[in-house]
Amino acid sequence: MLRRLLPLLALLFLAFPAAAQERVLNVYNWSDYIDPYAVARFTRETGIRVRYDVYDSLETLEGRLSAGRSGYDIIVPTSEPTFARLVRAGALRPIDRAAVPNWANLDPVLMARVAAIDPDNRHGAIYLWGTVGLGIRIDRVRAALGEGPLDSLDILLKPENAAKLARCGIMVMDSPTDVIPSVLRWLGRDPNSNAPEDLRAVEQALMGIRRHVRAIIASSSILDALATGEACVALTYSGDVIQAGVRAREAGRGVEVGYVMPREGAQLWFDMMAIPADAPNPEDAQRFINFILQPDVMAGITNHVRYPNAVPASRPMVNEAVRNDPNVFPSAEALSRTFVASTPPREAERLRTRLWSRFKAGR
Ligand code: N2P
Repeated sequence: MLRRLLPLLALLFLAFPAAAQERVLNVYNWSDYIDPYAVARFTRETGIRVRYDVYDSLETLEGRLSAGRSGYDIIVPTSEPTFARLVRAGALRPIDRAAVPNWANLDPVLMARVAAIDPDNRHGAIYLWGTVGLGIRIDRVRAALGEGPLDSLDILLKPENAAKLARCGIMVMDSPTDVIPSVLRWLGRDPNSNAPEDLRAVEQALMGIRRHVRAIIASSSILDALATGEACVALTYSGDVIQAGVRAREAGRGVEVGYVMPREGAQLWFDMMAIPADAPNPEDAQRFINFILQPDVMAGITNHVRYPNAVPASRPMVNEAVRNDPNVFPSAEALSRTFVASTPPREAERLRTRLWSRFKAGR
């Protein structure tokens, strides 16, 4: 049977070389940010293989895109600053809504928030969102700081606290873009300030705790360090902390990780699914976006990575424990105290990078 079929197949491939070619979609997303089952299902349903690369900071993503011709079909930049810059530079391809019927599943209120930087939401759909805060080993921090609420960046940024916590492991994610706004806010200054004196105050605050900080490392490494218990206070992304807590519990070695959403006001961010203007497979990229925006797929992703999505119809399919976790889905009151970062102009970006190098070097 097979013998007889083979020549026929060979003939088919010769006649239709495209049919013989494997379809590939090139996705560049944050690390620990998808349900692997969703990717497998996309391939099963469409026959499109996914080449999946990851980054763990906006600086890495911007570096990779700045040269152009990244070869990616899907990227997931944060609305501000990265997505806003790409929109402005004309580096993204407008999405054809007719090819993405599940666009209708997106929450119009959340989408309106990002329309300020992307008029009519032409270039991106919200994938997931979250906040910036602290992952802490609750028992260690209590033991070091005593009773009292653990709800502020005071835990990290007050030098007397950092001194007491230094031995159990303080870490900060290596991203000036996603750290500086929270420090400005903690200082009681405009989190989007680009004034040199405000950035100097940030530098002073960070330098004031520098010798107590064990590591300034990629957010993906922070997730690992929180899960193993190597870090007892770490400034990073909300869902990463919650994922670390899940892993720590599974490991069963008595590490208990909690998330602190700073009461003085946490940075709120939205990550956008977008298609680079020079994407090799834009039609398949739209197929991917449409696939992801299905309520059951989105629910699976939120269940897996502990970040909320922007598809309200997914809610009933989100596990109860995740749905009721106020660190995943903050209350309206908590949300009212958050702020969204804006996009610093180039000169301010230089000041920020310089202060960050000094913080990392410790001098
Ligand atoms: C995922 C980190 C997520 C996002 N590991 C920050 N925008």
